[in-house]
Amino acid sequence: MSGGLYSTEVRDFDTNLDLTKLKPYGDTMNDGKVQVSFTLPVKDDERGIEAAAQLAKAMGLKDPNVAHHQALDVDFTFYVVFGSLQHTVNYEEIHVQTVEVDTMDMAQVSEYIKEHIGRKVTIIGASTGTDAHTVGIDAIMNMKGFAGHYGLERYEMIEAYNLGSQVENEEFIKKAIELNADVLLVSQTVTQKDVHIQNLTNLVELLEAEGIRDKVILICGGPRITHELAKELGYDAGFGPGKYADDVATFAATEMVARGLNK
Ligand code: B12
Repeated sequence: MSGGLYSTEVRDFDTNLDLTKLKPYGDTMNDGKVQVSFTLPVKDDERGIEAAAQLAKAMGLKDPNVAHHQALDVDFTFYVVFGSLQHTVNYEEIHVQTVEVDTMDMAQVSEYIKEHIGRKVTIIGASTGTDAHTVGIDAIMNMKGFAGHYGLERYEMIEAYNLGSQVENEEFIKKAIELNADVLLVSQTVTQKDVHIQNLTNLVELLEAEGIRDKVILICGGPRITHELAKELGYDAGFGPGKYADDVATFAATEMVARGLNK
């Protein structure tokens, strides 16, 4: 790191930092300060506050302070608790599987497709199964895009079909075959009782049964989807929050070329 006041301060400040015993930072190194919030199915009184504090202790928070409690209904109360986390993790030993491709912008993706694929790429997407959440898949596909990133419908060299939500896997595959899709995008938001795992796994099985799994780029996404989970479930990639159309388009186009699907 180069000199300067700021960097010197950072070095002095960091002398107590041990990345093998990483803890949350509040206002001093290793103070472990965190804030948690949750709802308990009890009425809003002193007993409920004590229950919230005891639960925070059970989570590993030292000196919990129930900073806020509010009745949501007669028998439900919302709590905000501060405390010092006692647990640590070894940051040095953490390795995460990520999509390893440098994201191109919309114009670069179009150029890449023109040069390496030489035709429009067909992409279909949907929120599948019983999942009614459309905002995630719309963020990736809709013309106007999301957070300053235009969606796939705006890409010159991409033919994008957004089928919406609650699309059955069978219906999704039927449409993919009908459109001769190159890339399939699946959005899953609800994870209660691991419904996303069952649904995502079922789609892979159906694609394999149809004999088309290897002929398409299969990508899933959603708030609780990681690349690692996606790979485990038989997908080519997984994208979560903070990922946009350009990340997906880059991966899809480069993966098509890498797998020889650019014919
Ligand atoms: C809006 C919303 C709804 C709306 C949805 C409207 C609509 N048209 O989409 C309505 C009211 C219908 C709804 C219903 C339900 N909801 Co809801 N909902 C939400 C809420 C508030 C926001 C979700 C959202 O729009 N996020 C914004 C988008 C942009 O973010 P995103 O999805 O993460 O997308 C980004 C990435 O993940 C990624 N991505 C997403 N999909 C894909 C796909 C691909 C291919 C790729 C590459 C990337 C990608 O890219 C996006 C941009 O970066 C969340 C809470 C929250 N604040 O997150 C709850 C939430 C998701 N809902 C929840 C629940 C439980 C439900 C219901 C079951 C409630 C009920 N008991 O009825 C129902 C389910 C209905 C159903 N059958 O699916 C829970 C899910 C809990 C869980 N872990 O399962 C949440 C987290 C609320 C909570 N805290 O309990 N919901």
